[in-house]
Amino acid sequence: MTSMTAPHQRPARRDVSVETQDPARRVLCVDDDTEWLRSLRRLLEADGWFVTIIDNPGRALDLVSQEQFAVVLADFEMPGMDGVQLLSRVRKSAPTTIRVLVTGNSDFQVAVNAVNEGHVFRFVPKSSTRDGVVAAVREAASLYAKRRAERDEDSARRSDNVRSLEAAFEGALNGLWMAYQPIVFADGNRVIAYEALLRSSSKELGNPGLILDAAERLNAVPLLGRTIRQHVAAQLEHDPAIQVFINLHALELLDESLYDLNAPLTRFAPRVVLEITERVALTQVADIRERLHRLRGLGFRVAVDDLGAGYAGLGSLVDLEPEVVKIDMGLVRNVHESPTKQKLVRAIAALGRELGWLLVAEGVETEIERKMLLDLGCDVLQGYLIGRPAPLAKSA
Ligand code: G
Ligand code: MN
Repeated sequence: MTSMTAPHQRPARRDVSVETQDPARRVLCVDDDTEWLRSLRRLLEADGWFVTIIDNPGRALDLVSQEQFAVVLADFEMPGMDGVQLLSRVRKSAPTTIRVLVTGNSDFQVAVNAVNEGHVFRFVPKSSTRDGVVAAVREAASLYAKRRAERDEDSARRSDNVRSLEAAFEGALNGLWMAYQPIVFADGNRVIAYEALLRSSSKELGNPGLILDAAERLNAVPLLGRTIRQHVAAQLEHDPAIQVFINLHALELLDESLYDLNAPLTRFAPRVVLEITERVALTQVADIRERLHRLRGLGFRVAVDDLGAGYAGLGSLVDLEPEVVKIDMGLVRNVHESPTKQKLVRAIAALGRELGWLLVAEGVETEIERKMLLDLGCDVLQGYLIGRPAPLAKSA
């Protein structure tokens, strides 16, 4: 490993081009005293380092942002910008580069402060022996090599993680199936539609939340969406009488295949309601109105999902002008015990009648919630009380 090679055993040649120099062996020396710089260069080159000297701190900063150095060694006393200022700016623009400050003896306190505040790794008195300077550079460079190795290991580990997440995600797609939960008219429980809900037999990503998280991390939301739509299309083909609500991730609105006349779901569009929630900001979708217009042109209807949950604001009612609105189960839960929830649901139901929504209350779990919702003017219901999500008769 380069980091372990003692550079002083291999004298560097100044004519090696910058591109081929190992950054772990590159040292930048900054001082306005060019005499001293030249002797420093001779000294360090004899020890095997690639040395760049520069007599202007401003230009040194530019260089550090363009090229990589293991070590920057700067004199404290320079006109314009002192060594501590320079090195603290180097720390920001090239955080892995190790910084060494050279000081006159009278600046001892400055040097101590610079080390203590983390601006520099070592300081070297200007009067110190050649060995002292060389030793400081060697220590700094070996710290640089160590940090670089740690960083490389880190990124290798990260890409391993991505690879195993990709494998798990592929497994989830292979084991994907859709559960269908009935949505009913309260009088007589007539089923008007089913909400299609993501499920997978995968062991690693068996929970829909985990599958969605993985899809987001792998930029595979469109792929997941297409797979879901394919499954639902097969079900609609198999059951010509049913209508289906599908949850759409906001990012799927950016996937052209959603608008494709030849996509599997498109020919069933009049039997499909696309549920949109604001878990991902709809502001990420430019020209959303135009996109919804295209979807409606294909025959899809649009629902605002989870109205009343933290993230589903009234703004989405304006942006989406939905045909269907689903009241979040947070408002439904124990609605009979909360006069505030009752007032909200009643007001939403009134608004729904005025704006012509089909209003669905989600997550109804008890008979008492059901009765209360009916009293409040909400008669389309979904929830465990009515039916749990379950597979429909096999579609393929
Ligand atoms: O965000 P969205 O409304 O699409 O979420 C639907 C989720 O709610 C599904 O995961 C479904 O399994 C779950 N769900 C459906 N009915 C009920 C219910 O009555 N109670 C609870 N706690 N969850 C439900
Ligand atoms: Mn939903």
